[in-house]
Amino acid sequence: MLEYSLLYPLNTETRTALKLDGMWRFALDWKNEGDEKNWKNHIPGHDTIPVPASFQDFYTDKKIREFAGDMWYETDVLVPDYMKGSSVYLRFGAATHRATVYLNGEEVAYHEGGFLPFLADITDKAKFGESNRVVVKINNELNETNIPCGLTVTLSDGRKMVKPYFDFYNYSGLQRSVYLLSTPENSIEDIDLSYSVNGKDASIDYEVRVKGDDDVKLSLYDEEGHFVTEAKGRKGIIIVPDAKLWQVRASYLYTLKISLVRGNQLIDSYQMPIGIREVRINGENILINGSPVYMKGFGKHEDSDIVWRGFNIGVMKRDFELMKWIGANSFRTSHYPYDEEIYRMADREGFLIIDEVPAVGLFESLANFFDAGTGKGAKSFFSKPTIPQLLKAHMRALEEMIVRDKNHPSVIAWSILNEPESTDANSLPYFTALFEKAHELDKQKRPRTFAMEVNSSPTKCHCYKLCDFIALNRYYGWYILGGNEIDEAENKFRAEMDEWKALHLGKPFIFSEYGADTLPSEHKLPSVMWSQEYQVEMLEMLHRVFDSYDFVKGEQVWAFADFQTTDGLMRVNGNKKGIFTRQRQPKDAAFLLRKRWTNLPLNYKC
Ligand code: GCB
Repeated sequence: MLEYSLLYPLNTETRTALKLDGMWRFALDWKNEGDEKNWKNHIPGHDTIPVPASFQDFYTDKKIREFAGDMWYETDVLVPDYMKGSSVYLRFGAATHRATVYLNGEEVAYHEGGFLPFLADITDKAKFGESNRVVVKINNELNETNIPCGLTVTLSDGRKMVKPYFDFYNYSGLQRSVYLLSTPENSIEDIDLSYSVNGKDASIDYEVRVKGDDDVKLSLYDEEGHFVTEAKGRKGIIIVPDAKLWQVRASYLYTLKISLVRGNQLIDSYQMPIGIREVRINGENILINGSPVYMKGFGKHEDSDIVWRGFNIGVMKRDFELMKWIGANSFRTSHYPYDEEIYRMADREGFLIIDEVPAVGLFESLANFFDAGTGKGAKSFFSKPTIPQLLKAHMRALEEMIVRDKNHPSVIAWSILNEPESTDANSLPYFTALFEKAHELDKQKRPRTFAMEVNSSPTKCHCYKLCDFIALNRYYGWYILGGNEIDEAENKFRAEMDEWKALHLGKPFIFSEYGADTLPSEHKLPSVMWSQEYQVEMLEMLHRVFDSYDFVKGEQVWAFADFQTTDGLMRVNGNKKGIFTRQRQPKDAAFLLRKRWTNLPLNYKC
């Protein structure tokens, strides 16, 4: 069980959540001297930087952009007097990849893992009614004992450089909001919900975790704010008469209000939007509220101009508008859990999310996107001595993700890894531990999967049987037999699909990635690779193959928008497989997808 509550920060009758976003002081620790020189008390220099944002691309100096090591953030926070007597925390939405937090020079938290929230308990250390100095040391190095995996090397001039085993830029820093939180000492810590629909009614099976021994009361309100029903006790069942279900692209959100009471006294109060819906896999179908669903959508990144991987509320809005325009109904949070606001928006807009833990790069290659795509790969990643430590970090991230995201109706599945080396026989115990943990942590027992690269074929993959549905990343027509060999690519793709078909797995398949790099500037008739015409042709070929197999129940094209990667011969200032440009304008392929997806019925092939 996590040592703190990951409930989304809210202001209620009993709680305060103050955002600390803005310009923070900032220093890069070039000489690795910050610890020795006590930067925890005050950092040197006059530089300031926005929070939330990635630090890298603001600067015009390449050495700064490519900095690997410790970076220090600092701000001064007035902890209001009225918080005295409450539990007080600093809450970081994410600090990439590891952070040590100091309050007035004293360490109050250490957290590893760059894409999930953590809390620093400052109840006994804060000076109330006064200014408190918050300093955060963040380290952005990559290694094989934490996810995502990669290497950090030292260059001849002594500078460190990261070498990711993954295909996105190693953006880092305080990329999500920071809050000063206060909650009552006795408080609501967590809630688990699961749903079943019985005719017109629904029942909500709930369990509330509480600090202290006060009584729990729950009240349910409809979308108009009218009272529906209530319940008492830490555990129980709420019957919702005439329930309005949360449906794909037609959401309905109730508000669940949870109170902690002592007689007539309100001790703590928390509320959350909830959507009543069931998720089940039945044979080759993915069922939402008992009805089969065909998933249409994207693999995405948190990536945009100016704040990079930092959360940007405007970019979020634009992305949802584009996804609605194109007829999508789902996305995967490749390759890490996204900012909490994105899940709240998906709940509201009725999108389905495959929530992915940051387990990417569990495949030793500096060009995994290429090696994996072509079927080249080593076979020993899961035999490395670092594996026990990596598994511990992976388990922790999985737990944080599930605890954070389990109550979003939009989250319908967990993706436990992206393109791991599942051809190594030692991968099986590693995967099994994680798949079991996901079920243990999730009261709703959502389906689990991992995104498989082309080596993970029926004959070579040791782990696909663990998946409740199969998620394939396939690049036929791009890394495999592109350009003039596109017909060969189609044949080869069909041959692989026939192999899967022959296994009669009786499970749904989705394509969690497929796509072609495309420069918005390039047009060519007849097409060549990298032209807009080729992206369209290749998608048409792949869709033809998807349409020939009834067990294919979803397609999430790679990628939603162009995004930044590390420098390399295979990348033109980033990955250009976007259906939209990085500035969120459509390439030609967007119109092809819009035509297809707005015409495919939700229960396509069922
Ligand atoms: C993949 C990876 C993704 C890459 C993509 C590509 O298989 O999962 O991170 O960006 O291929 O474009 O090569």
